[in-house]
Amino acid sequence: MLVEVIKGDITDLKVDAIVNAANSSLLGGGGVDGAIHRKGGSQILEECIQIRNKQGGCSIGKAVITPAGNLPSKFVIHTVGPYWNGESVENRKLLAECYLSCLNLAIKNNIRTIAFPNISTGVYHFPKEIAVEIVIQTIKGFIDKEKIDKLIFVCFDDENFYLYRQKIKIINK
Ligand code: AR6
Repeated sequence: MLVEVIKGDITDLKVDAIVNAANSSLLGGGGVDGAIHRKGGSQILEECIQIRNKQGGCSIGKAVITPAGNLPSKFVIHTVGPYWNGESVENRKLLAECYLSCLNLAIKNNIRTIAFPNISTGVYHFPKEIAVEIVIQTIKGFIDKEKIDKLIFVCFDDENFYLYRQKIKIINK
């Protein structure tokens, strides 16, 4: 699995799946969630409502998949990150679980290229430096697997971009 870091808007990416940092309602919100629903159009929300009706939303750390509507990607994988309310083992575990849930769901759906935003580091206030450490440790188990060809970290702000670029240099060495 090739790992890349770019700076930009995840809704512009033409990959098999982009990941959405959603909330448990699956009904949309601000940040990357807002951008995905705005640009992707009503199909994404309709699919999310169907999932809600079936399973009552999405718990923190879990993930669900929908088509990507008008976006250039094929699918959106919606996951719900933990809200940072101070240091806790539970928060760290839940953030790792988000990435694992998304990658496992991607594999199940034959997704070969996937792009992640920096889950929980916006509205949910997860400290960026702690998040990046957790993320890198979590995806390490997938690096040598051949089920996914490419994972792209899409950073929106300079701080995340800088942090990820440092870490990915080490991963791809
Ligand atoms: N492309 C890539 N990254 C983006 C984009 C974009 N278009 N827009 C923002 N980011 P956030 P969270 C970055 O707040 O912290 C929503 O209201 C942003 O700079 O989108 O997990 C949901 O409905 C940050 O680094 O998600 C939930 O209620 C990262 O994406 C809540 O926010 C995540 O920021 C989830 O909060």
